[in-house]
Amino acid sequence: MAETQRTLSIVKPDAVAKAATGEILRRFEQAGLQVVALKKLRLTEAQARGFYAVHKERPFYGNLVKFMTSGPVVASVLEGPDAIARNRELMGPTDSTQAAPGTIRGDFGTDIERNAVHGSDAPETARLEIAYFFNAMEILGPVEALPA
Ligand code: 3AN
Repeated sequence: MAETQRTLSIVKPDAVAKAATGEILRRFEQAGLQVVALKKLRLTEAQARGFYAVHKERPFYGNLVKFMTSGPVVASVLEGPDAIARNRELMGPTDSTQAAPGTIRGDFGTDIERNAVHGSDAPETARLEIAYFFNAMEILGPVEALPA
């Protein structure tokens, strides 16, 4: 039995600029991943630096921060069976030039940096990344928790 999980998705500035947000969210929904939180925002430099802090020593960090702050992004929390792995399958590999047609990066990404989407890679990073973008009141709770 697949475990129900939540994962953080970000439609990056390149895909938002290509007007691909709707198609990307449609693919998540068609794959059985429910959108339980959603917002469009433009990251500040400090917010992008914080989000990618694990990469701060890497040579591409500066450019990554510049790219991620270059325009609005659409962040969502996806919920469903094996949501973390399922989302990564839908995205395709990090390097868009290696991503097959039919994957999100294959269809909307350009290269390893301009790769259309982000998705959490493990349960602990999903938890941290979701909390970085959304507070508890912005995420749909279980149906039984809704007011009568
Ligand atoms: P993923 O997003 O597939 O989990 P990570 O976590 O290894 O990939 O990398 C985070 C982001 O950093 C990638 N989405 C990509 O935009 C960027 N990145 C990773 N490696 C490189 C690289 N060698 N050159 C430029 N950007 C990179």
